[in-house]
Amino acid sequence: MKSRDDGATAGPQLGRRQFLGAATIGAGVAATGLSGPAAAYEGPSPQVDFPADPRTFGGGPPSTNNRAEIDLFDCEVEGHLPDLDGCFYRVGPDPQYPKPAKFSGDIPFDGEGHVSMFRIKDGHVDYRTRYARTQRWKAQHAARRSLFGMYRNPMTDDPSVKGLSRGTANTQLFVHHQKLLVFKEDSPPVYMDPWTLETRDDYYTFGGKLGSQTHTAHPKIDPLTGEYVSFGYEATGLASKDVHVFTADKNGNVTWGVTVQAPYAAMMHDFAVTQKHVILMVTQMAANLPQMQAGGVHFAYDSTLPVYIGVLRRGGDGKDVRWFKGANLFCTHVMGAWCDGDRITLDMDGGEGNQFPFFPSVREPFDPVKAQGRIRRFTIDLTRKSNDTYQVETLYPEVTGVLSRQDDRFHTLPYRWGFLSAGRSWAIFDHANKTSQLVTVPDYALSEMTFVPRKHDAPEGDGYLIGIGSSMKEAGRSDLILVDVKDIAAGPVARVKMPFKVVGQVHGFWADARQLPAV
Ligand code: V55
Ligand code: FE
Repeated sequence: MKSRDDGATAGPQLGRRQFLGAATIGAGVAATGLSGPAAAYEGPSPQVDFPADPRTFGGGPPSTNNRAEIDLFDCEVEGHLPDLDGCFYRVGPDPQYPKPAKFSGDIPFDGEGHVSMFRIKDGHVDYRTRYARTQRWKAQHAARRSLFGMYRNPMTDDPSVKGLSRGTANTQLFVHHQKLLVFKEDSPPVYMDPWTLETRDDYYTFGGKLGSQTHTAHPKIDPLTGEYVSFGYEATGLASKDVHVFTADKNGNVTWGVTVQAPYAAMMHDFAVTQKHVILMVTQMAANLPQMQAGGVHFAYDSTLPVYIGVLRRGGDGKDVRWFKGANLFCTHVMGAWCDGDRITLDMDGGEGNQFPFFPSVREPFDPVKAQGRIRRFTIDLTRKSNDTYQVETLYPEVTGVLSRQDDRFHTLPYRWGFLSAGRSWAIFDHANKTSQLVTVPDYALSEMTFVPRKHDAPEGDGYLIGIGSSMKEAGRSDLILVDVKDIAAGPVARVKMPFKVVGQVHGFWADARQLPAV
C-alpha cells in the first residue's frame, strides 16, 4: 500500500444533499484517487444522521465528540508559565462520522485520531488541532459518511475502502527525526508536520524499510544513542502471530529488524527496552477471528490464556527470544525497565483481570475490582537457562491507576521517578525512597500526565507534570495544568484556561524545541 497525497479537499463543489445522492458518492471517491468499486449508497437518508445518543456516535463515550479543528493564538494563562520552549502534543479518538446503527456496538478505541498541540514559548501558549488525514479519514471525508465498520475488523468495512489503511492514528504520538509520528497499533505511523499539523504521509514506512504491516503506539527512544526502538504485532496480517521488532537511528534510517513468533496473537499494546534487550508482553486480549467473522471487534478477553513476557537481545537475529510465564496480570503500560547484566526489571501498571470493559469476555464477566491497576514490578533472570518464569511483586499497593509514565529520558536505564494517572489525580512515585505523593487540583479531574524536564539537561524527575484538567464545576471545560514536581504543595504553577472542552486524549507527548525542525 503506498502513500497517497492529501485529497481531503478534492470533493466536488456541490450542495451537501446533492453530493450525498447515490450517484455522486462514487464520483466523490474517484476524485480523491481512491481505488475500488464505487459502493452503492446504503445510508438511511442523504443527510448525515446524527444520533440522539452520543454514545452511538462511532462508539465513543458521551461528550467526547468534538470534530471541530481549531487554531487559538495566545491562550489565556493564569499563574506563571515556566520558561519552556517546546510543544505538548496529544491525540485521541474523535469520531468523524456516526456509524450505521448495525455498528452502534463499536468501541471508543475506534474513533479517528484528532491531534492537538500546545506550543509553549516565552510565556505564550498557542493551541492548534487537526485530524490526522489518514486514508480512512480522507475516504470518509469524500463520501461524507462512515465507511469503516467495527474496531480492527476489516470484514465489516464498506467494499469501496478495500485496500485502504484502516489506521485511525488515535493512540499516541512521538517526535523523532523531526517528524511528528502518530500511531495506531494496527497500521504504520502517520507523519504530520510538527508545527502545522498538516499530514505529510498517511502511511509512513521509514523510507520503505518498515518490515511490518503494523506499528506500536509506544515506541521508545534510547536516551544514550537517540535510537528509535519499536515493534509491530500481527505484523504479517490479520491475527498473525508474527511480531516484528526494529530500530532506526536518530535520522530515521532502519538499522535492525527481526520477526519473531508470539505464542498466540493478542494485544501487545506497549513494550519495554533495556540497554541490551527488547521486552514484549502478550496479554489475554486475544485476536478472535470467529468474533470478527460474526461482525464483532478484533479482540476478546480470555482469562484462561497465559500471559507471556518475551525477551530478545537488541541487535540479535531473534532466535534467542524466550517466552516467560508467571502470575497472570493484565498490564497495559510500561513505566520503566532496565537490566543489570542479564537480570531485567520491568515496571508496568496492570490489574488482575481485563482492564477494558468494552471488549467481550469469553469466560467470566468484566470485574471492575480485578480491573484496578497497580504498579507491578516484574523481574526476569536470563542467566538461569532452565527458568522460564518471571517473578512479580506489587509496588505501592495503596495506589490504583492506569497510564503509567516516567521521565522518558531514562527509559532503558535504572530510574527513580514514576507517574500514574490515579483516578482524578496524578501519583508521583519515588522508587529510591519507596514513597508516593498525589497531585490533586480541587474541582478538576486530571487526565494522563506527561513529564516535562525543567531544562533539556535537568536531572531525572526535575521538572513539571503537564496535562489536561477538566473542570467539574464548568461542564468539563479544560485547563492545561502544569505542576512543579519538586513543589507539588504549591499547586499548579500555571493553568492555561481554555474557553472550551478540548479534544480528548489517550496519550500526550512533550517535545523540546531542539527536537523540532527549525522554523
Ligand atoms: C489501547 C488503546 C487503543 C487501542 C489499543 O490504551 C489499546 C490502550 C486508542 O486505541 O487500539
Ligand atoms: Fe497506550
